[in-house]
Amino acid sequence: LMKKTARRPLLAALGLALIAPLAAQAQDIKPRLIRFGYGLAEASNQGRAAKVLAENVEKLSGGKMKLRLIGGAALGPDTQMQQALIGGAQEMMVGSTATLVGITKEMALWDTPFLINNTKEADALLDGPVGDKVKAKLEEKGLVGLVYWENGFRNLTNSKRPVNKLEDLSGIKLRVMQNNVYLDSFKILGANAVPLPYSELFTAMETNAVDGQENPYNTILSAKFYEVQKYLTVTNHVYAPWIVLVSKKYWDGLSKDERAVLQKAAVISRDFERKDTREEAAKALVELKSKGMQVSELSPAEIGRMRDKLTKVNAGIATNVGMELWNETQAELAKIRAK
Ligand code: TK8
Repeated sequence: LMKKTARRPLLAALGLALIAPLAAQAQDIKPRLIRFGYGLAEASNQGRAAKVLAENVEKLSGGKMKLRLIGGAALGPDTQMQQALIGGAQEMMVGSTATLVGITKEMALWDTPFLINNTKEADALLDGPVGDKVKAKLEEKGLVGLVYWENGFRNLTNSKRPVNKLEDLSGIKLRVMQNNVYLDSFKILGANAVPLPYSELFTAMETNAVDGQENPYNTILSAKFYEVQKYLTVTNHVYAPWIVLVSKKYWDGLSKDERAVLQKAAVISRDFERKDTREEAAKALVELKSKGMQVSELSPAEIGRMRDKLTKVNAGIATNVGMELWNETQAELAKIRAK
């Protein structure tokens, strides 16, 4: 009897060692090479999370499925990659939901200024029924949305002058994403808004083709915008998500097990990415100041004025995404806030 008990840990260890590879073999997984494109640099929150995604796809597939990471918009800006996914010429990508609005109008929900107040609300809304519903809308357009990553709260930078009040924005040539809500919002605020793909942004600022832009602290730091932008204004005017996408054409050819690998790895990458992004964002402002940026914190009264002006775009967003989804979002947010 004693002998038997003593043998148990050994058997258990042997069992694990034998069963794990067997289980991977029993799965319906073929060798797969997946091109995964993204816009930011390798040394960015986006690049780091892409690496975590790749590691986990490889691990969960027993080394059979591999991601080839292609960053720095080498496969083109977000909109070009989206089309490549739809056509089946590229397998995966991560990019801004804001650039997807031309394909799936419901994505405009995430462009709503001041919709989300903090990361707790962001996670609950994006990972909840509303986030799922918007994500599911992609399928009829040839895309599969796996998870939302955090791009983050966007802040304003420019090379012209400190922006301490709304009027200071007047006439500033401001690059916005290729998205009508952003375009309208910054026009309403008095800026001369111009849509440009992210891949052209740094050069546009460097050559003074534009004076300014808006992005989360993380990107202002990792993309070295501080080299060409002197002034930063803390506006937090919108919480912007990224979304991890798979070509539906490609997805339809995958087995159930292969899909499960991608889905599981995506969730792991999401959790890593949000934590990493938040840690970096928390330290970034100090770092940006040390790089020479002059930071303006808007007074609550000025933020209030900005909010008031921007509520003008809400009616348009509600019409575009549909009143039902808009109302469901407001109800969901109320629920989240009451918790
Ligand atoms: C990266 C972009 C970027 C976005 C932008 O491809 O365009 O300003 O914030 O993150 O999607």
